Amino acid sequence: MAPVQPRYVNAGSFLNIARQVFDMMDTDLNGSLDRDEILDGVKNNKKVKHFLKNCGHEDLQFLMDPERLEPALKAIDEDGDGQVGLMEWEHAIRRALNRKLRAAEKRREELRRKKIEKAPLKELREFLMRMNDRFKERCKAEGTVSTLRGNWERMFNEIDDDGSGRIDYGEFNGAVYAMGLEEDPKLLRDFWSFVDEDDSGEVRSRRPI
Ligand SMILES: [Ca+2]
Ligand SMILES: [Ca+2]
Ligand SMILES: [Ca+2]
Repeated sequence: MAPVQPRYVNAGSFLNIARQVFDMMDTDLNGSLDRDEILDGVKNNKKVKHFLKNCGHEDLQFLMDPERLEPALKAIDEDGDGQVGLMEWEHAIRRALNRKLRAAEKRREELRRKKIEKAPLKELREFLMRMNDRFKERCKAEGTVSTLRGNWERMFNEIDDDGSGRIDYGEFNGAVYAMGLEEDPKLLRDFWSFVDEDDSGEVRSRRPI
């Protein structure tokens, strides 16, 4: 079974590890990797192997395959001196990172598309309107009037109980009950699943659906 690919890539940590891997392979500390250092790292260093395997780019992955090492090296070795300098390494890492980011973006889009396809949009909108109506009643009592968008913004801040800038399911659920709405738990789960676009467990968007 193929491993589950993440929908987020931590670019900072990817670049950090890439740099560590370079340093680990550069055993003579001269700032570039020669063929022997690469071969040795790939063969004997688990972290190097793990990184290359999962880095998401063939130019780097093929360094692990003796039969593909030559062309892979050629692709990375921009100045053709037979070594991978730090700049050359970082260029290759950039390409790998960009590819990873694009792939993650694509996975998020795909998930979003599937969610839109199966969401009971009509029910979700009706629920949103019920929330909005409740909120409007309160605004009216407080003497403030607002648009749907403005209400959602204010509602967001209120629902975000711990002020984290993100709403989690607990906060959402609590807010619905605090509003005095009696909703079908399944509808709440459907709504949550829809607004939590990437299944991260939290919602940041301040826009209504
Ligand atoms: Ca070296
Ligand atoms: Ca070079
Ligand atoms: Ca929160």
